[in-house]
Amino acid sequence: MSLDKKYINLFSKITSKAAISTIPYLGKKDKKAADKAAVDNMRSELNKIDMKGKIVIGEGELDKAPMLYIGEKLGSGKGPELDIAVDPLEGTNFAANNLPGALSVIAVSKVNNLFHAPETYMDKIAINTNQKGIVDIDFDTEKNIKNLAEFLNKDIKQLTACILDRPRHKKIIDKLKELKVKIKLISDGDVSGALLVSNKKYKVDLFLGIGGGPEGVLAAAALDSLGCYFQGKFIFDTQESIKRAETMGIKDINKKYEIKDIIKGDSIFCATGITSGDLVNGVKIKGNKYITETLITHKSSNLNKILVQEDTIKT
Ligand code: VTB
Repeated sequence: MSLDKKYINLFSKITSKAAISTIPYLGKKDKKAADKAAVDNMRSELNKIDMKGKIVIGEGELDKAPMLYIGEKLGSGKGPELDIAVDPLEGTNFAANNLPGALSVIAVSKVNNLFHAPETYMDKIAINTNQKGIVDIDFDTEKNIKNLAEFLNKDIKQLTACILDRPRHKKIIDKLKELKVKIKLISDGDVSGALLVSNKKYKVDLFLGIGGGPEGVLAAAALDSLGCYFQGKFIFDTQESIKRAETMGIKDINKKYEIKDIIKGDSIFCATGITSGDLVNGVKIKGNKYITETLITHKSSNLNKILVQEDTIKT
């Protein structure tokens, strides 16, 4: 069963409005305030939609997040049952420092079709094919690079790998350097980082490394529609996180999740630019209007486009 196309319009308006709500906080060095603006706005706008929506990825557990907590029911209560994953402000540092790459993101599926991800780190890998076995989290970096170069019929030196700039990635980064792979080192924003494999225009062949689990699920939702390969493995390295996994019903804490384990059936993904980045431009002001750009995918209609929206500035 597919998601009605009207939801593309509705959810792209949600991320667009959330993006606009952060504008007063850009460059104000207060990432919490910027995040709160996006969260509050997104929650109140989601509540206006005719749906029985449930947050499966949000701001955290009920005890930690009063808004958009995992399990929160949203919408008018009329209409289809939907699973909703949100990252109202992905790249809070980017917004606080007015740097490129801040996004407002949503992924939606029919009920029980989106993975309810724990708030832990995830080891991730993504490439632009839906073929399994070329890259794998369990392969070492050299094997992944060699396999990918062979698959793409490219010289290793022509490959570009995107990875978060973190001390935990030193070994991988050193190996990429040794292999003379071009590195696109990102400081934050690994939803966008993963999506850079989805189109040749971004000039990224491989995304890898450890980032947020929820961000991994959001990226996988888009990569599913974009025909890409994604694999993720949650990192349960503390007693607390192992316990959380148990309470969430995760039996095998070493499981490698393929896209089909993360998202099933139809989906809609929307990412609106807050500040301009690789994927989309940020919010612009033209006269009395905000202009936003949203990357949208809708699996069942094979939609993959950038939608430009206008919203009147209220004075
Ligand atoms: C990433 C990135 C986020 O967190 O998931 C990263 O996408 C992972 O956490 O934008 P650490 O910063 O602890 O490495 C963010 O950078 C911030 O949520």
